[in-house]
Amino acid sequence: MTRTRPVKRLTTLLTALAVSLGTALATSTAAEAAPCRSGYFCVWTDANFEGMKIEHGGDDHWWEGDMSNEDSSWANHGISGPNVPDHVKIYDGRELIGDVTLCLAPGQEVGYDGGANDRGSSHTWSVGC
Ligand SMILES: [Ca+2]
Repeated sequence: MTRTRPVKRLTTLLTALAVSLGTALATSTAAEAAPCRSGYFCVWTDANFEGMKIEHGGDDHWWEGDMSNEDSSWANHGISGPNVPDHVKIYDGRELIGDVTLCLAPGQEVGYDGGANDRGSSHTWSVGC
């Protein structure tokens, strides 16, 4: 009888630990994940990943009128790797002209940025910012 007690306590402790770890992981995943496919750069017309969304697998040097100067939130879900262009640079003008309004590292999500809001008109994947 006395031998089984410590084992049962350990099992209970491990179960509690596993449950709390699982909760922590689920919470952090939900907080970070904007709705954007893996490998893509996504841009929305409204803040907090709402409004119209466009998903880009590659460069777009000429954002169409419904997104040009309408961008308000951004997510870089690009795949990272050595010498892989996994950053995204967003430019004020079409054809990558003018200021870089925002540069996103891989995995970075920006729900709003006052300096970049409604300014972007083209973007390119890059190895860095
Ligand atoms: Ca907007």
